[in-house]
Amino acid sequence: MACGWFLPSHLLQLSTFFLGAVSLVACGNPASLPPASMAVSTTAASVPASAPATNPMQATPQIPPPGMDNVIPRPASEVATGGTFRLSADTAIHVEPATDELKAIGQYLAGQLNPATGYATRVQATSGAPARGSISLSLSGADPALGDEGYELTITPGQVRLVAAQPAGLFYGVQTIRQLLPPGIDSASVQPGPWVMQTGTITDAARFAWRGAMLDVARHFFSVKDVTRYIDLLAYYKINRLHLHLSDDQGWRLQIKAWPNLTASGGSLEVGGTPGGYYSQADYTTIVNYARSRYITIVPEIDMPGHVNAAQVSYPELTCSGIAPLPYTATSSPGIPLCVNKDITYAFLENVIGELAALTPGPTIHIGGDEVQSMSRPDYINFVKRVQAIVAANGKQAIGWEEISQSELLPGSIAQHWNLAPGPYTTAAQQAVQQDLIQAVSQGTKVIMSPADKAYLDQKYDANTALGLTWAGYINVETAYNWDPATLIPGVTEKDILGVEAPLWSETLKDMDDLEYMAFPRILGLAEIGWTPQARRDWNEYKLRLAAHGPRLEALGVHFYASQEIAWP
Ligand code: TNX
Repeated sequence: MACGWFLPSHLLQLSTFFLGAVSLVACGNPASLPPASMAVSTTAASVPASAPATNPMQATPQIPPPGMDNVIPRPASEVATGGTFRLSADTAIHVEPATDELKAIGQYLAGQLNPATGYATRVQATSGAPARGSISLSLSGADPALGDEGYELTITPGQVRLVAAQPAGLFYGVQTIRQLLPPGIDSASVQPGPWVMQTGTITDAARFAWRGAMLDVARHFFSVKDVTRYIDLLAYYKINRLHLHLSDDQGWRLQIKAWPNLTASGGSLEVGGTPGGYYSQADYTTIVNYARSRYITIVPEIDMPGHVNAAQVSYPELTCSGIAPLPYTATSSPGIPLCVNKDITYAFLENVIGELAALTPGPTIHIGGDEVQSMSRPDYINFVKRVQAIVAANGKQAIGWEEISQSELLPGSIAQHWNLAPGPYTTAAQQAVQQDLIQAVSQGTKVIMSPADKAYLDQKYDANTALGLTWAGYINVETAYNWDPATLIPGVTEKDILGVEAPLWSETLKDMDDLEYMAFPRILGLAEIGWTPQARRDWNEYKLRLAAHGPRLEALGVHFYASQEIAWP
C-alpha cells in the first residue's frame, strides 16, 4: 500500500448525521427518539409470560414451545425424549465438587430462578446421588472432548443433570437451562409458572473460542451499572469477551495514576459536549471481576497512534507541535496522531500499558491502530513494533485493528478485521489493508472477524432507524445473522480465525436504551455465529427461535428493536 491512509467514509458521514440532528432539533422535531411503533420497552412486571401481548394485525406464527429446539445459540446437538421435568419449591441445586467456584455457579443459577419462581432454591454440596427432583452441576465423569466450554445436559422426569469438564462449561449449560424454562423465568417478579422443561439430552461445545462484544465508552460514557447490565445480557448468549474501547478523540475513560490529567481533563466531556466520565481503577476492577463471574474476559483498548485528541488535550507534549488541541466533541476525528518520534510518547505508553496490564487479568491488550491519518507507512510500522514490545514486556498479547498487519507482528499478536468484506464497494486502500492481513495470516497471525457491513451494531437496521450510522450499509437482523466468518475473506479460513466480535460504537448512542435498541436482537445472531457449528445454522429456522426469544427479552426489560423481519409472538 503506497501510504494507504484514507479518509474513512464513516467520518464523512458522521458529520452529516449530527448536522442533520442539529437542524432537526432547531425545528423542534424530536429526531433523536426511535419511532414509538418500533421501540419495545416493557418492565418485567407488566408482561406476565402467560399473557403475551398480541398484535391482531399479525398472523399467529408457529412458535416452537420452550424445549430442546428453543436455545440461542443453537446447541451442537440435541435429542428430545418427549417427557417433562418440573421445577418445584423442593428442587435443590447440587454441586460436585463443592468448590467455591462451583458453589458460585450454583448460586448464580438460583439467583436467576428464584425471583420468577418465588421459590428459595438453594445450593447444596453433593456426595453420592442427588435427590429426585434436583438440578445437579458436576465436573465428574465429563467426556474430555467437551473441552474448556462444552457441557452435556441430561433432563429426565426425575432430574436435571449438567456435566462439564471445566466450570465455564457448567456456566454455559446453566444458560441453556434458563432458556429451556418458559420465558417468564427471566422476570424480576414472581410469575405463575408452571416451571416445566422438556426431557432429553443436549451435548454442546463452542465453534470459536472468541465470542466478543465491543462497547465504545469513549464517544459516550457508560456507567459501571450500564456495563454490568450489558455483561449479564451477553452472558445469557454465551458471549465470553467484552472489549472496552476506553479512549478516543472525545474522551479518555480509565484512570492512569502516573498521568492524572488523562481523566481529570480528557475524561470530562463526550460527544455533543455533555459531561463525560471515567472509571477509577477501582471501578475498572469492579467491571473486570463482575465480568469474570459471568465467564467474560475484559479486553481493554487504548486506541493509538490515532484517535488520541483527549490524551493530547490533557498532555500537549504528546503532539509534535507541543501545542494543546481543543477538546473535540464532534463525531469525526481531528486526525492528529501521537508524535511517534518523541521519547515522551513511549514513556507515556509504558506507563499507560503498564498500569492497564497490572489491572487486567485477561491475556490481551488492544492497541487500536485504526484510521491513522497523516503518518508515513514506515513510521506507522515502526510505532506498532515498539508498542507490541511494550505490551509483551508487560506479559500480554497485543490485539490491533487490522491495519497493524502492515507491521511485522509478534507471535501471539492478533488482528481484528473490520473493513468492508472484499467486494465492489471496497476502496483500493481497504483492499491493500486486506492484502496485508492475508499476508500476516499466512505467517500465523490469528484473526477476529468484525466485518463492518455485518457485525457493526452501530449501523442502522434500515432507513427508518433513528439512531446509528450507515457508512457500512444497513444491517438488518438477517444480514447480521446470515454470514460465515470462515468464507468471507479468501485466504482467511476457519483455522486462522479466533472468533467473532460485534462492535458497538457510540457516536449516536447516549444511554442504555439506545445501546440495547442497536444491540438487540442483532447480537443474538452474532452469538450464534460464534458458538454454533455452521452446518446447524439456517436463517429460516433461526427466525422462529428468535421470535420465541421476544418474550424473554421483554421479561428482561431489554429495549430491543422488534424488527418486522421476525414474527414476534
Ligand atoms: C470506524 S472501526 C471506526 C470507529 C468509528 C466507527 C463508526 C474502527 C476501527 N474505527 O472509530 O466509531 O467506524 O462506525
